[in-house]
Amino acid sequence: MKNVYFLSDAHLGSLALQHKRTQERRLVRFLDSIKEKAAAVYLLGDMFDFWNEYRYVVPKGYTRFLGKISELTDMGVEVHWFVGNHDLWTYGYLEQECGVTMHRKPQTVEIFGKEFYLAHGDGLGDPDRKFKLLRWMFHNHVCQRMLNFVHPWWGMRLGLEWAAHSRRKREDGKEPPYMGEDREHLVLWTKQYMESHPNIDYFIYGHRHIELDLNLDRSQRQQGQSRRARMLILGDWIWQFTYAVFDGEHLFMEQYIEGESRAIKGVLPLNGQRGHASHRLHRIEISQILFYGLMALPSLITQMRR
Ligand SMILES: [Mn+2]
Repeated sequence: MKNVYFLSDAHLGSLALQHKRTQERRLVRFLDSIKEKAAAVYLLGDMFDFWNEYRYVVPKGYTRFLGKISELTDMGVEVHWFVGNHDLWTYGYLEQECGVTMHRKPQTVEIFGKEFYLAHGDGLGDPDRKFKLLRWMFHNHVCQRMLNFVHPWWGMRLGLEWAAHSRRKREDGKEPPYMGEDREHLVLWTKQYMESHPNIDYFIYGHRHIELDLNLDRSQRQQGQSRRARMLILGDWIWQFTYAVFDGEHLFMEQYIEGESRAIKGVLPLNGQRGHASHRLHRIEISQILFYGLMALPSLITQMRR
């Protein structure tokens, strides 16, 4: 029997990362190493730090990665691509050119007789209002259309800068650590969801960039016996190079380590001095607000007219 693999959050092309080419090569070598034993690969979101495709044009870069994905699908390996919150502006290129199956929403799928709930994980249980509003705008079709009317010189640059900025403003460019079972939004959300969906065996998410493997008990008892579910968060492919494998019987997390790979360097600082940097961050944030404010206007108007 073949394996099914799950990984997420490579954030390829991030302007904040010094080791982006090393990182892409490592991901490609990993995919190459599993291609013979994989029945399917699930990419659970944010594979690119920013991707926006236009009708006749796609972003520069990622050739090794896209080539390897295409090789896998040509061989008959299913590649399931979940959009994250950094790369959801894709409109058919990855399906047509690379043969992936695109998923824009969380999916419940049966794999080797087990029920899996799969999602990138953004927007599930996160109470942050600013993030919710942005998420709504990102997924709004009118906003998406408008983004494609903006020349890439501006649209792509803003997206890449914005994504890099959100990484740089965190300490070491890394995500905050696990907040614990009773505070981590995704865990709380999952506990609630499993009450109404007791058939799910495994929940797998990306987005948080932490490695988590948690057994969850159901408060309800099912036909006299309590059932358990397991929840995994996949880490990332920036620093951790972690993935999950399901072999039909066991689900486990692994880390892809290569002997010859160099130590991973940190986050690139902004150009110029510190004083300069904060100025620039400010400018980026203002332009984000203006940009998305303008883009949201027409959709707000059409919503109001209904
Ligand atoms: Mn994400």
